[in-house]
Amino acid sequence: MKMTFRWDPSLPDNMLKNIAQVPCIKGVVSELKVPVGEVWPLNEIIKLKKLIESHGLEFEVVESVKVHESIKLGLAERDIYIENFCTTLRNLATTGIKVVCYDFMPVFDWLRTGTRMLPDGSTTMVYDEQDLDKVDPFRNEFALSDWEVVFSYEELRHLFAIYKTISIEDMWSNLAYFLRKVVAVAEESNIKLGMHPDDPCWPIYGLPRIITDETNIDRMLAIVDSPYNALTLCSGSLGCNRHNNIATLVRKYGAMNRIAFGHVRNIKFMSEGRDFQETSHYAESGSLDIVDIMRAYHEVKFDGYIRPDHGRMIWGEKGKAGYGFYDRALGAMYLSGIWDAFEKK
Ligand code: DNO
Repeated sequence: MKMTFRWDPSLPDNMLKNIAQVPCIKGVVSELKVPVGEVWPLNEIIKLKKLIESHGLEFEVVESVKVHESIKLGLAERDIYIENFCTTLRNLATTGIKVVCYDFMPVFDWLRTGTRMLPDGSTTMVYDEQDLDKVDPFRNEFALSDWEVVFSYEELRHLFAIYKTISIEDMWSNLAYFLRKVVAVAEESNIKLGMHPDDPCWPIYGLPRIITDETNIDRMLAIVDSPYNALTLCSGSLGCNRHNNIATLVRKYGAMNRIAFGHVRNIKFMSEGRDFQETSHYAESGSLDIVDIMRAYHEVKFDGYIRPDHGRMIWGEKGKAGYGFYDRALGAMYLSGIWDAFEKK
């Protein structure tokens, strides 16, 4: 297992120095901010790699190579964007990238409805179904916490209208079309594609979300049976559905050699329904058995990459919700500590 830490170039540069001071972290997971669907330019990737490596950190994993909506929708122009995706893979391979984390969520990436201050004074992100129902995505008061604003309201309206005509089965066949083209390039490039599950793992505003549970993950992996068609197994995204047992999934897909990247974080259910809040990584803080999840990774002799996922904002830190330095650094050390306890037993 190699412990990594996400730093995206919109986060302060000095965070790289802080990351390098956390002894268990070997590498940084990063990304380029290019318009969705465009090729990641080779010179920009090289620049990013040099910056990360100048801090003594490895750069072998990238996150959020965005899949253009035309691919998910199966529109005529999808071939252009699939070709761009493949060119990005080749550029990444040239610079030594080994894993690409991507997702197939329609319109929105991960989604929370707000932030909340906890009794200890830290703040965290929450998903509250009632709050979600109150938000009309097409009105100006629309402001969901940390929604990555990629589309204008006009574009959103347009996209929602096309998605209305797309069934779950259409999404599956569009995914299959995409994977059959890109996995071949991933194989040639020696880059593992790590599909990130939908977060949360159910449809939002009626948009079809398909990477949600074991049955669907089996289906996705079977489309192209290759170790390069793999997963970013995110404990928080899948874990907010109580029927998904994360340690069981790690054991199953780890044994099949289909986990390229593990995102580990904890969440706490706040009702009998779907409401949850994010917590520290510490097992006692939340509803997921983080120790058993790490035990599962250890049992399958996982030799891929892991990173602590979202943390709270603690010690007065300000910044992008979920992506403060302090709580994630504590998470990295905690996860590595658990691993070491199994390793050295
Ligand atoms: C959340 C992350 C996601 C993930 C993308 C993959 O914090 O896990 O942003 O990187 O969904 O495309």
